[in-house]
Amino acid sequence: MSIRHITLAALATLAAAQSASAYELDYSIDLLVPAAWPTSVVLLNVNPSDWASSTRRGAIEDAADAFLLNPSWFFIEPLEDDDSSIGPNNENELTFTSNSALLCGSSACTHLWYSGTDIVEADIYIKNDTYSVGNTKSDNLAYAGSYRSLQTLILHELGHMAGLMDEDGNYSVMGQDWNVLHAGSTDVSPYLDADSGAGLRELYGTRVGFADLSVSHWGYGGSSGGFSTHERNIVEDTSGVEPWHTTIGGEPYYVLGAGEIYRFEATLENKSDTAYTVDVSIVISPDPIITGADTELVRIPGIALSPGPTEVWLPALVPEGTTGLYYIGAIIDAGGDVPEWDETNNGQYLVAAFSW
Ligand SMILES: [Ca+2]
Ligand SMILES: [Ca+2]
Ligand SMILES: [Ca+2]
Ligand SMILES: [Ca+2]
Repeated sequence: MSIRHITLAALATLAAAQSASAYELDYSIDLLVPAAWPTSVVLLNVNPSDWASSTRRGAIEDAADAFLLNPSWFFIEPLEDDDSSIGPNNENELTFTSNSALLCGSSACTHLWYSGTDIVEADIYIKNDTYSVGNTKSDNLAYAGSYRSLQTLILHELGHMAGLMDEDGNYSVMGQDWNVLHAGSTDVSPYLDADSGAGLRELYGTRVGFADLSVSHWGYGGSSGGFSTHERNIVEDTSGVEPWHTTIGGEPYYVLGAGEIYRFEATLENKSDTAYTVDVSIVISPDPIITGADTELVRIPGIALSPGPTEVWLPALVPEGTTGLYYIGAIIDAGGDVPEWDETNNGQYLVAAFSW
């Protein structure tokens, strides 16, 4: 078993999908100095009628909470506005609207004002639309549903508010935001990705002691209209051929052979300011919830993770005698070597699979 263990570990490779380019900053004022806020906490006044909507307020607060888990000293605090006037008024504001000009012809638009290279005011307009504010897989268009997550949309706009620009070369919520997610059995969790976090560190400095690693089953797909597109990570056999699979509920289900070795694509993220070398476990689970209690198929040591996203191929043997439906998942920092601010996002199912 130990020989196979080493052989499998040696087969782990970087996927080639990632572009070398990283986050984009705002050089619209000065070609050499990116625009940023001069303070580390900014308030965001939410229009009272939007604050009164529990779904809208909930999505705004969820997005701000997700934004809080960033490796810099920059935070955005939403609160109820004390009036309903919005515009260039020395107050940062957020409201929903159907006004296409305010929306810049898009589904949302963030307007910024500057003093030199300081950002001094930001107003966020979000289109009145139908969104999956509850983030269930049955609602979400990245899975079985047809609605975009309001939380990921707001996260993208909070990124603009902070001084991040649209991204097209990396897995990033500053690209197409709606499928930058962690997923459980019935729900999805929007989050601020590692590439965006690295951009915030450049603008606002590193929050000392902050570390977070996570796994996603979404990865970089390509560039479209200035935005990164994202696609589900896949499975290949040892010849590089994707096994037969079908789509159920918006998710891939693979037919894998028991006793066969496959390689599983995974997006590993390091939101910290330093590189870590960690163990990653591949596990088999009867359900989509991946924890250390699941059966480990292989533990791959020594995976080096620079700050940002890294897409890898992780080999594992589907055990002889495996039958029925199961999930293959990955656990980052399986050895528990890195103390993290969030240890709940380290396990992620990669694919559902079936063997007989
Ligand atoms: Ca106001
Ligand atoms: Ca304003
Ligand atoms: Ca983590
Ligand atoms: Ca850890």
